[in-house]
Amino acid sequence: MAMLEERTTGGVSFGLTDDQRALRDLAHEFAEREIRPREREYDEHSTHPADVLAKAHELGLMNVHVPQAYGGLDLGAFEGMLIGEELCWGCSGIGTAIAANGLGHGPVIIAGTEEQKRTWLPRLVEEALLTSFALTEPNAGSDVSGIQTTAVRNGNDYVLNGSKMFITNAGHAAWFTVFASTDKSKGHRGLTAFVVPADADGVVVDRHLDKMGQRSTDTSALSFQEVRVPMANRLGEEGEGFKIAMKTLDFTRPGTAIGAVGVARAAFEYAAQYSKERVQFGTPIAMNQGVNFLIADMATKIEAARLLCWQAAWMIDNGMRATLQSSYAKRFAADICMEVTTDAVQIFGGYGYMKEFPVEKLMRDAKLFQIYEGTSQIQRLVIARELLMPRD
Ligand code: COS
Repeated sequence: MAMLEERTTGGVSFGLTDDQRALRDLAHEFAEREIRPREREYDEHSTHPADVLAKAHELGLMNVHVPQAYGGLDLGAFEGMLIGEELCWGCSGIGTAIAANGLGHGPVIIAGTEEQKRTWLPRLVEEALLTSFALTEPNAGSDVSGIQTTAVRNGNDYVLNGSKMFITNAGHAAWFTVFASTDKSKGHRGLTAFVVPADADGVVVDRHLDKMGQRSTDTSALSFQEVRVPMANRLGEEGEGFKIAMKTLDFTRPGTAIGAVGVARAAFEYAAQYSKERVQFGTPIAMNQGVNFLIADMATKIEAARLLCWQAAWMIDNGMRATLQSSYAKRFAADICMEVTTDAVQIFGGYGYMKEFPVEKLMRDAKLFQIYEGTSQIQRLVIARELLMPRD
């Protein structure tokens, strides 16, 4: 599919620098060589892609936003987009296993002290360590302020108790950023963030969850039973956890959205190719206007979604608050990904519904983009609030 960068319009340039183009090509070649050959087997068995993650880390495609001061590449949100689209074009299960790591350690970059950053970030550059963002609970999904996990101060420690649900990479993470209530009477203003090592006494990975799509990303349930966490592991002040979580999501949502663009692009490419090869009534189905229009709409949606992602990334990289634009990108890219993959299955007809053809998996994978990191409905809620009742 033609890439946006091949065209420029008056005043706005969509050109990539040589470095950016090289980065995108590196990620694309990696997806083609290391991800695509494994995606079906890993999907079938819900395999954690440890070998692929190790190779991605070695090539510098993982934990790319860690600042230089802690040994990282310090890539911007935009560069993250170039990598994320290609990895998810390869397989969004594997791409999400890589990208979700940014969500896990994002709060340390955003809210950590100098000492906390020096403690937690360099190892992510040295090894392919995973981290998880432990926010969601069995009874607190969209409603973050409803978190029930508690953190009670005891001497120089906090003692954590509670359960977390749908935690990406939890079964393989070295540490978690955990959001817990230090004062239930204060609702969202009583939430506090902590770094909790996975090997701390009382941390239990309860079970690996069996998902519909993106099956090669581990999603697990987690619990904390009298887990002692030193005060030094608290991120920010007591009560700042909710805002730390929201700021992290403002940064990561466009990065997730571009993954949806990658999946939609893969589905489009398969469907466009198939429509030229599949002959019915004596002519390739691509010649039928009904299919033709589907192809045109799929391509238009993908281009528009990519633009929204790039806009959000540009704002973040230029130090602007991008809550609205992040939600525009996440909501639109997730929804068009579902539409495009569904249309791709339609173009393949009966074959599209079969597991031996690639679009069936893409349609299953697409659904999760409308759910995780804030459902499409939550994104609409954020958009409406930002437009109607903007915060400073
Ligand atoms: N950045 C900084 N601060 C923010 C913020 C943001 N993006 N969004 C909200 N806040 C602040 C508000 O300004 C408000 O501050 P005060 O306490 O000073 O008044 C506070 O946070 C509470 O905000 P709000 O009233 O909007 O909170 P709600 O409980 O209504 O919830 C939503 C807001 C629904 C947007 C939030 O809970 C959410 O994003 N839910 C989805 C969670 C999610 O994505 N889960 C997936 C987990 S990761 S896979």
